[in-house]
Amino acid sequence: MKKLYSALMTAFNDDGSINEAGTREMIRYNIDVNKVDGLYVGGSTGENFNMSHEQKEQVFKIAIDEAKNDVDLIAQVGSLDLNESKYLAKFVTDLGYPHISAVTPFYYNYTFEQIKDYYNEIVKDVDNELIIYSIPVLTGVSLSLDQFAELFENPKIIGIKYTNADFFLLERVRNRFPDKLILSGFDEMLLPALALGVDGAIGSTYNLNAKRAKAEMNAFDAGDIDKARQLQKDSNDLISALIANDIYPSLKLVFKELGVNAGVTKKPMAQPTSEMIAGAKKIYNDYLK
Ligand code: SI3
Repeated sequence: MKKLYSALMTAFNDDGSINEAGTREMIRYNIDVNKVDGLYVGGSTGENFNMSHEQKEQVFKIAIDEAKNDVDLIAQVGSLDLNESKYLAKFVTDLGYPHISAVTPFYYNYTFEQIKDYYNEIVKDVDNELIIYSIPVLTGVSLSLDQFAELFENPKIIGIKYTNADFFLLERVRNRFPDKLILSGFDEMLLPALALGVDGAIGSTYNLNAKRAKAEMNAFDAGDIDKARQLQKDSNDLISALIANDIYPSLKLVFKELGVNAGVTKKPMAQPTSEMIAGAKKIYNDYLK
């Protein structure tokens, strides 16, 4: 059974502090209304890389407290500070997170040996399983098939969150590692990723569009490709509109139209403008009502 995860957003107040009530509302909406299989906590959509260490801890605590055992949870602990990653890996493991994930280290042009050392260090002292977070479009770090193979030599590294439009590589990875977990990260390319045999998907737009994505996965599994294509087209109309309106703040503004207090994005992310608010209302009316 393929799994669908929302990349959990963080509700912020205008001053950049965390709006706990709003963050809990989004978690509940994902569990109770979207009926997702899991949440990816502390990823790009969660604005993890904008946060202080204390805020990261706060979000990890809120998410597991609110979600409890209702859905699967993956905690993204990757950081430019390896010591922080190791600390957070232990912190979330102690909180009870069943999986961890870590973005490839970025900004400095690390060698593959350094990247491998980073992953092995993160998992070394924790009793948990790690999913590599590969997102070359934001990190500039592309791992090759052989490099994934080297990382998988560590049995605690169990899969990849694959946010990459390189479908040649995806096919090669799927074929070479049939037992590894591969979760697709580009929501607008869910169908081609399903065709190549991914085990599920994690994404930002599932916060609003999980039912359609689930229906697409089910249609794909039932062999109804025409229906799956139609559903992907409908999703992509929504995703295109969200991207055109600035996706992260817009996801929160559309959440507000659904009655969920998602707060705002944290600066330097864009703050809502009147045009953006009007755009979000239109997105809600056109694609989600
Ligand atoms: O929050 C996360 O870490 C993600 O799951 C990221 C996810 O892959 C999203 N990518 C980015 C760069 O935000 C996608 O869900 C993306 O927003 C969506 O496919 C629209 O392009």
